[in-house]
Amino acid sequence: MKIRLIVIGLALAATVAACSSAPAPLDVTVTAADISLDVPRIDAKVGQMVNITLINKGVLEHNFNIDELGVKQASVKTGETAKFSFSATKPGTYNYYCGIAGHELLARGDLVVTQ
Ligand SMILES: [Cu+2]
Repeated sequence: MKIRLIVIGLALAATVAACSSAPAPLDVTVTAADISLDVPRIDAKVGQMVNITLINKGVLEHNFNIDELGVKQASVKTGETAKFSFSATKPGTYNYYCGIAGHELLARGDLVVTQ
């Protein structure tokens, strides 16, 4: 009985350790308009899953791209929402932007990833 409790205790400790090493997912809602993204900066940790909800409140189509991470979310039409996720394996500042012609300069932001 005592040994069984010790085994359970070790299993729980291992589970807690595994959880604390992987940061909890980060949920971010980004609203696109004509022509902007309302979140200028997203702070995340290395390995942290970033779950984006992209809402298009504009009239034009908008999308979301991070070239360095291979994120290329298809365009969202007016009134529609897209959900997608990504994570970064290295620290750094990653530019995200709407790739529709002429939108990138205004509809953009930075994903800042730290250890
Ligand atoms: Cu756009």
